[in-house]
Amino acid sequence: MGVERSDLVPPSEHAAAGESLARARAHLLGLQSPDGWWKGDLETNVTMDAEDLMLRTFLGNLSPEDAAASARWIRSQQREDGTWANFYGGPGDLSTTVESYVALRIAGDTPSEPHMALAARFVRERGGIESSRVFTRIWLALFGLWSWDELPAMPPEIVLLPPRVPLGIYDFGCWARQTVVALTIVAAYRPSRPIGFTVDELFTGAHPSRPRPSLRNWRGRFALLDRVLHGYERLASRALVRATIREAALAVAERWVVRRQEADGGWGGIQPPWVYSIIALHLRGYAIDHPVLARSFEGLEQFTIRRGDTRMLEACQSPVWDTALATIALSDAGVAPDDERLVRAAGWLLGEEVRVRGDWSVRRPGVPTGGWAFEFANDNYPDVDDTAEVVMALRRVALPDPSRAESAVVRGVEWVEGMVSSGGAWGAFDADNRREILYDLPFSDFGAVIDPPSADVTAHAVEMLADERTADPERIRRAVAWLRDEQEPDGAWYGRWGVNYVYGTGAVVPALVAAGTDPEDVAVRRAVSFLESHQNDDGGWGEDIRSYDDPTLRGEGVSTASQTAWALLALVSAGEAASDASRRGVDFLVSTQRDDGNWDEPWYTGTGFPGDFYINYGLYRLCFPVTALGRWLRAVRPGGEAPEVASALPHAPDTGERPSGPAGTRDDGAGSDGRRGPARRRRDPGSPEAGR
Ligand code: R04
Repeated sequence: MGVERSDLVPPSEHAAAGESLARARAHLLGLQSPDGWWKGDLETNVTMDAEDLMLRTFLGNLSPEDAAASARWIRSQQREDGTWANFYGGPGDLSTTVESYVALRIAGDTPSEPHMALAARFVRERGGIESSRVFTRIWLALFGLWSWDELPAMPPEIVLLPPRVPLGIYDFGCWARQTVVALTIVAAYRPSRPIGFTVDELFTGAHPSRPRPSLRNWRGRFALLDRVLHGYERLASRALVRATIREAALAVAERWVVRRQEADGGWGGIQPPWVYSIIALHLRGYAIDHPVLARSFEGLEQFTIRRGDTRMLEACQSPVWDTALATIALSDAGVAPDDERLVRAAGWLLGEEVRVRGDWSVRRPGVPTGGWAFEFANDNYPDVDDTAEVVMALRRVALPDPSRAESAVVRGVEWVEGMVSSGGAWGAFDADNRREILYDLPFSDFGAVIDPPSADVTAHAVEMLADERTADPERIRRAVAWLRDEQEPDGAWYGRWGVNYVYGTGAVVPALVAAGTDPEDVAVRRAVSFLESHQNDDGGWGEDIRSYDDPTLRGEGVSTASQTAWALLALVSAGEAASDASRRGVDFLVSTQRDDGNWDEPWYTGTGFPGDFYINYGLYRLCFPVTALGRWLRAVRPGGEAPEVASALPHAPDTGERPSGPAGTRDDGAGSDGRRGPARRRRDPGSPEAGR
């Protein structure tokens, strides 16, 4: 029906949207690095910075300048009530406030200063350090501020379990796996180094609530196991056990960690395994200037963003993801397939293809290598989400040598197909990673610990496979059936990696339509009603992060550019471009755009772990509106031609911003990047010893 009604959109509306799109497109083009990639700042929360100060205090390599700069950033993020949150506008978080407080004590702030006293009061009111998450108490234990006896046992012997045994390391999602293996080494050493102050003001005196041992359920059984393992810890320090089992387990764990160090010196491209691996290897005897640790600190430096006199650490970097999304956006915005800038982006993406066997091959040994990871360097962990988006991006670019792209795309398709889980859907990093009982482990009190199939990742896989002639139609059919089954009663889909139902629905509807679902199909109609019934009065869409815990907030929240764009992507693909809802959505984007073509978006719309960890992706506010406006214009213009051609634009518009770089080159501006060349591939990828 959108086609018949397209004449109903007056030319003045096309014109306004077209002008807005041109400015947004120019802004996005101006952020491309000379090497072809895009990378927005990835903002999470101040535990990154607090833990960086604690790490360097523990190792003794904290410079006073860095301490002061991080402390300034941490202080700048504290709110009126003395707390720190995990996302913009969010509630004070106990663990984040504890860690920030300790970091500021390290930097020299005293308990009697008003901002510290307020924070300490909040911590006590919320149950004190005793109620904080396990990771927070591990950090405190490193400094003797908490007892290792009062932490769940994490024996390194788990690395000796064969891959198929329940609770083996390959049952954990890859992010938790890398974190846990490193932490088992740390916990085995039980280090405790004096820090020169106490934090008695953060305790309530109560004991942390621990699950009661019992045989009735998994939580109880694991509590029982925890008692046994604590007994074993005492045994492990005795000569005989130490010399045999314990030392063997530690050696295997150490080798497991060292083999997984990436070309940038990090682990998995994400902060937690990175810092715990540093501590673990240090405890295993690696000096700070040992090449392995020296490289890892150089790598951390590239994750550091310095703004003014502050210093902030990125939890992760998103260049592959951002480059795929930007390429798709620009293509939707009418940039020609052979445009030099898209060719450069595609060429860079091709160089990022992963051609080694990572941890994923433990569950899928027969699947050939291929695919893409999210980061500059994460060869061990390509993911389905990035692979799907990169393939779709490459398909929109006309490269001088098409065969190079073709073979990478075919490998990517085959890899995604091989990574399907048994129910016909996809998780992000692994196939069939869904052992729920891991949530009952006593140390699983933070974040997702498994990587089960999700609707958003499955939608991206389906959308990509639907256009690929080498893809198996039966596999797509099964995935579509799975997606239809996942639709919730109100017509929405859950958003695992984006906030939340607006993200899920914005991903699934275009995928269903790409796979041949009629826009008039009841599943699509129910999705359209969900979106229409949650549109804000300003024409936009927004969804509060608390929607993960509070069902009354499904689809509800302050309008943002990225979430409005997601809703529009669903509506346009559903044939609703000319509807009142879509037009008001477009008007929201047009009227909230900044003069420089970008949008403001302090709200976090990316999800790391539902409930626990959220991400503000610096380019979501730009990439998704560009895609949505481009597709909307194409759908409503009589004749459906693309918006004005790209050649009408200046070649390199000066937006006043420069790409910030893998080198965090914000201030030196050039974004040129000597590090990338030699560092791109691991020296000797090898194959994971696991499972052999
Ligand atoms: C948007 C979808 C692409 N892809 C997801 C990648 C997200 C990148 O950002 C992060 C990923 C992370 N993982 N694990 C952590 C994490 C942080 C990110 C993590 C965080 C805290 C702790 C342990 C791990 F910023 Br504790 C995968 C599918």
